[in-house]
Order: sequence, then C-alpha cells, then structure tokens
Amino acid sequence: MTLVSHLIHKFTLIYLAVSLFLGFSTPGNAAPLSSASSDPSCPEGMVFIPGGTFTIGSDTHYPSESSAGDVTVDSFCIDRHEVTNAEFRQFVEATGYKTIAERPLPKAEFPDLTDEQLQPGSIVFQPPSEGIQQIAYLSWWHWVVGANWQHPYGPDSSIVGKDNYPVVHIAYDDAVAYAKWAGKSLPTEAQWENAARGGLKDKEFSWGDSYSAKKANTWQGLFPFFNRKEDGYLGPAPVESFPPNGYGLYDMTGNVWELTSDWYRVGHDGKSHSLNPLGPDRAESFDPKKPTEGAMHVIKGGSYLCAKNYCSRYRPAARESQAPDTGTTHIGFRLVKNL
Ligand SMILES: [Ca+2]
Ligand SMILES: [Ca+2]
Repeated sequence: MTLVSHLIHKFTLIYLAVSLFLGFSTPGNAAPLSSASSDPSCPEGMVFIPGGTFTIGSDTHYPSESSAGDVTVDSFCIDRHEVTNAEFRQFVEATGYKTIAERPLPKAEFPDLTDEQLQPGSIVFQPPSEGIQQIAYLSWWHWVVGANWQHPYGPDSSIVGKDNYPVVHIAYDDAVAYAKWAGKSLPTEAQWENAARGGLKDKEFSWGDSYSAKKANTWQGLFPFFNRKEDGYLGPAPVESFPPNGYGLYDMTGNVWELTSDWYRVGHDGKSHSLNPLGPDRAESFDPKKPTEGAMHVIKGGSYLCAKNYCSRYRPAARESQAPDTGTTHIGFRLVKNL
C-alpha cells in the first residue's frame, strides 16, 4: 500500500515518520577543509564543489545517520539554491509536463477508491487550531484535493508573486523529469551532504556547532503548536533569504527538504572508504518506521517545519525517507551536474 492510498483510506496522514526525541549536540573541532570556487565548467547558477573525502553521517544523533564514515566524492557542480517556482514554470511551459499531484490517481493502482477519491491532490501541512495543545501523532498532514505546485495549500491558494520561492509538491519522478530537461541530475546523498557541509569538518550544522534561527528557515518553538517565527518565516522563505554556507550554497539547511537519488535504508553501513557511494538498490530500500510504504528515496536538509522538539533534522547528516510517488508542502529539490 502506498502512502497515498493509506492516507485516503485512513484519512490520517502517515507521512514523515519522525522521531520525537531531541537531537544531541556534537561539538566539532576542525577547521574548514577548502572553499568552493567558481569554475567555468559549471553552468550559470551552479557552484563548483571540489572533490575530496568527508565524513558522511553521524554517530551522535538519530540512528538513521550512523555509522559515520569517511567517503570520497568526485568534483561536481550543484545548484546554488533550491529549484524555484519560476524555474519549474519554465520547464512546464517548455514541455507541457504535469506533475504527479496534478494527475488523477491511477485506477489500476487504487482499485478500491471512488472516482472522487481518485481526484488529483497532494499532502498539505495544516497546524492544529489555535488553543489546541494535544493532537494525534502526524495528524497535521492532510490530503488536499487540488493541492499542487501551483496551488500549494489547495485550489484557492496560488504562487502568484512567489516566483523565487522553492517549488513544492514535487514527487521524485517530477524532479527526474525536470532534471532530464535541464541536462542535470538529482544529487546522490553523498554529493548533497558533502555540499551541505560547506567545507567544514565534523560540524553539527552547515555553519558550525550551534543552532541559530538566523542561519536557516526552521521552526522555533513547540512543533506543531507554537512557532515563534524568530527567523521571520512561518512557511517557506524565498530562496537565498538566509546566509549561504561555506560553498556559497543557500538553504542547504531548512526551507524545504531536498530529494536525492539514493534509495533509503537506515544508516550508512557499507559506505565507509568508498568512492562516490550510492544508496542501496531499490529492492533493499526499507524504512522500518513506514513498513507498508515500500522503497523510498532519501531526502536531506530538513524544512521550515523542523523544530528542536520534533524532527531536529536541520543538519547535513540528518536524513529522512520519502515515497517516490508523493510530494508535500515542504519537499523540493536542487540538481547537480556531474563533471
Ligand atoms: Ca521559520
Ligand atoms: Ca533546503
């Protein structure tokens, strides 16, 4: 059973199965390894990331991030910011592409659903009503008919005036279609994490060792009830609203989660000392927190919904799993060009 069918059947969202415990702080003590430079082989809007060895994962946070190990990646180029609504619109206008959220659910895959339930839609974050202080686990996610990249919160919402916001409600195949059109690819998890670390070694965050609301768009306060909005944003922010990391990349922490090409399994076992590591094969992809959902991809970086009390995944090592057929209001992507 996929996520979508599960949602529609149960009317309760099981989406990001996240841990409720806090993230732990791990002081690092190393200096920057190197800094990125412009490179003529990188297209406009992309940043050159020098190849090298870095430590992927963490042994002091969520179990899904261990075992940490040294891996090596070749040089590559990566988008300076998350793919924006304006950029995605160019692709749609050039190709006529319809995202998965804009297509009716296939009857063959969901034979038990009525025509009404097969209507196009996507998964939207809806916070509890004001004053409510208890809520069922994960019940802040709702299937909304008519929600898609052009209408992020449903048919009455729009992205007019939001050209430079990250595109959302992008499922994996949508990102792959965009990448093919753009002549680029989705990053592997190793590429993404290396880029997110910004040349720092053994640091908890992409800027150093201490959390800061001023460094990235996350959630300050008790999720999902209270957001103090100390970073200025309740929802997504326009790309490049926060300082770049050491490689000149924006929003590698927070704003929206970013898809990678790796299939998900808990942990990094087997990757240590490898060159350009990939995730497991699709057949081996599994997340025990979501046992009915089959193979899933790794997403990275956390989002504007990540808070200290819940999903403290606004760190380069952090990772989550995401069903390939499903987007949400807080998942987007950026691309790489392999050299
Ligand atoms: Ca925020
Ligand atoms: Ca991001």
